Amino acid sequence: MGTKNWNEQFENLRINGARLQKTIEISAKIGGTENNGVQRCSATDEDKEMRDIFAGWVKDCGCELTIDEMGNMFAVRPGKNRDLGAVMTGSHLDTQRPGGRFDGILGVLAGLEVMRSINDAGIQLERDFILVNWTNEEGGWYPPACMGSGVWMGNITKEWAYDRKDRDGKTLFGDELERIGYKGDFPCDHKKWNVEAAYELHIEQGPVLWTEKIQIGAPKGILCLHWYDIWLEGTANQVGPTPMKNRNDALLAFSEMNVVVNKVAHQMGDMVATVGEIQNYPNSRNIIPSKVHFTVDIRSWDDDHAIEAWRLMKKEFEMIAERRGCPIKTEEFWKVEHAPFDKALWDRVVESAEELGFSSRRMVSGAGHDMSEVNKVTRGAMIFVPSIDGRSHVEVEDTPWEDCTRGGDVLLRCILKTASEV
Ligand code: HGY
Ligand code: MN
Ligand code: MN
Repeated sequence: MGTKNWNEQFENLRINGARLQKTIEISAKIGGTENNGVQRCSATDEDKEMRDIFAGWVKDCGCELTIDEMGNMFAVRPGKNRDLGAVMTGSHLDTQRPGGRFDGILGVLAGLEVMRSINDAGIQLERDFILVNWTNEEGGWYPPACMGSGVWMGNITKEWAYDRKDRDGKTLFGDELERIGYKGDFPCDHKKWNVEAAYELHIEQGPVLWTEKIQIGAPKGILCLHWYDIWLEGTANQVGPTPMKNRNDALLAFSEMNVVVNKVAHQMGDMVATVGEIQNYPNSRNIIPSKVHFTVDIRSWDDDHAIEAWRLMKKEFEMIAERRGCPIKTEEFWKVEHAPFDKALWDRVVESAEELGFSSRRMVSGAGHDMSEVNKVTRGAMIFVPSIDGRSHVEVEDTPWEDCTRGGDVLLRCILKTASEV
């Protein structure tokens, strides 16, 4: 494919960094926390407020807006030749509980800025340009992660997604999505769309770019994500009269298992494994814990390596459960395979950064993204910008505005190039 119509105007076009900053600052107020973070989980009132504003912004750009059965929002800017596959960019406007101002949000709002900049320049692209706000990428309130993109790709069904309970077990995702008015009619199915290539701009959420003082990251792909649930059944009793021997203390059994997760990850290497969530019942200082639920998140570039790690962990868990007299139940809750990106698009990210005079390095993404799913059904690539001190999924999450602008300019260039290919 040749890059048609690449001209002086495309070469010199840049986004409006001040406008991008202002747009992100407006979004940060919706669900803003007192510690300068954001709490805006999917299918909540804050999510609705943000979606409504985003819908207005993309309509002001002259886009056709489609909302599908999972609330994924597709803003389509028509190209000259609508028979050609579209160029897509997108990420998520939902956050962790609490989360930061940039995770996902930069990708969506820089995509909006790219659209605004192309509009300001009066450019009509060869191909449709689609900007997506994916529903529930974080899985912060309704696990799992990547629910909107996962249904769109076919990794999970919409019925299963609708039945997901919130972390307190009180509401169902599908009901709440309907309540906020974003359970659309359009089928949530990638086969309904003709996408030639997709890019996602995202903060790195790790320490590499910040430590090495590199401006742009070009990940080769995303690690696999495997999520497990474990339940332990002990025997509650009065802590005073019950002797230390023969207790069935579920929390003590969990404590040994937590150490196993860390130990196996270190022993196997080339992976990360974390216990991030735990519930202890009855969670009273003078009752021996009788029930524990906890989660394990395992990630690696090699899916089989991650599966082997779980096998080793589970084997040790079962021995601990036996020894502590606490019956165990485990479940593989959700997983997404590792996502190797398209080589040509990966190179285009590096090449675009160089042409713009930005330093760049190739790397891998330890964080999961909607691109894990999108990349399965179209050519995909991502663009990273630094996270200050490598922090993310925290209220102090931060990225310098000039880095946000650099990422937006690389995204603009990649889109202009790919949307000009015929
Ligand atoms: O878990 C992740 O890496 C992503 O934030 N969902
Ligand atoms: Mn994200
Ligand atoms: Mn995240």
